[in-house]
Amino acid sequence: MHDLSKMRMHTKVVHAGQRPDPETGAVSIPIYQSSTFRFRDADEGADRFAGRDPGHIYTRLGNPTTDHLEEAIALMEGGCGALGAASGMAAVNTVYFALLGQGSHVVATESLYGPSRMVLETEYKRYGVSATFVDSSDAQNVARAMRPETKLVYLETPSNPTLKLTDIRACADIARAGGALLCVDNTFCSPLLQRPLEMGADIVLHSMTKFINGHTDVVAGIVTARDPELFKRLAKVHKNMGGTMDPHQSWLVLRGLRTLALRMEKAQANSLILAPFLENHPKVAWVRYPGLASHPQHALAASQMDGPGAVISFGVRGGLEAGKTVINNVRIPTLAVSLGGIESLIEHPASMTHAGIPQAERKAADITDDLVRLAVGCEDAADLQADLERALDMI
Ligand code: LCS
Repeated sequence: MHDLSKMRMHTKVVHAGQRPDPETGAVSIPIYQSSTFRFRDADEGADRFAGRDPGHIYTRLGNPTTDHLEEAIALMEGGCGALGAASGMAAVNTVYFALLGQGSHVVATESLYGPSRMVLETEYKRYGVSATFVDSSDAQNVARAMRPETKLVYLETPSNPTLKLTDIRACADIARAGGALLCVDNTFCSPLLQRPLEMGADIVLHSMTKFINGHTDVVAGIVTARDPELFKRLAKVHKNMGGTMDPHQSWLVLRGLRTLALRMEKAQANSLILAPFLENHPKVAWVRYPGLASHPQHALAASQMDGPGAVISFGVRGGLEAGKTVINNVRIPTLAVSLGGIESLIEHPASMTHAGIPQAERKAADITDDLVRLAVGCEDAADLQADLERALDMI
């Protein structure tokens, strides 16, 4: 394949990291299920440890199957390399742990995936790290929260579960001016819909559990960065902390990745039908989806995303109790946390994914008690719509 980096995203999704196995020519990358790799002689072992020979040493430090996945994501995001992680949270913690220390400060989106926020507020706090959580949908709030000791600006856009957007370009300028690095959690978009490194971010991470794997059967994460020195720092911490990927896990994610474009297109097309349907339904109080003209940042969505994605948040008239009626009575979306799979999932963030955030902080972050999160899958849109209609009629 000639210079894949110049090809369009759908070609990259299918071919990135796809080098036939050098030993056998196998087109599907083999699962190198080995914890360690033999050295031909003592000098080769020494050369590998010294970095003079790029061959493999030990799977925590690198594995041929995982290499292909890392190469694929780095290519799609425009990073200089990528680090496969045991989970999205392992990826998040690699970034936090590599960049934060005693006395350092983080400015972060207030509505982050619950544990991404909670670890800062609890665990990192124990090591003298402080964090300010702001409504980053107004970049001025990020600028105002910066301090001399701010080392990291950490964004989720769209945010989980409020689907607010943050202006990545504006925050890249703010972080740079303040001497901090910008990390974007790109889970809700996948590299197909948004590439923060191209907009000035320094680090991008994903929970690959979601759209990238897409089949609700693997938990995994990944970190990528633009600058080789920064990448080296992240890699060192990641490998020593140990939250790396298993080769079988990598193989499954690689298999899922190949259909990312097809799945995202279908789930997004379904969302573009369901979001207006919900918005026009008399029992629905509000809907937030970047593809709706009513989304407060619809224009920003068009300028930094290649599509509005496949997660919809909404509230029904009658609040939480009425929302529970919908959640308990839909037949196609499964009542389960997570998102980005081929099947639709529905959940209640205030009592589930974001329950660990104290109620007052949840409220301040607009994670209201009536918020229902619908992760739209690849079923038939008419079936999904009829199912939602039937559940709403039961209120
Ligand atoms: N970042 C975002 C934006 C997420 O949504 C999640 C998980 C993570 C990081 C952590 O990834 P994990 O370790 O689970 O692979 N979000 C979930 C959610 O919304 N429901 O269940 C998990």
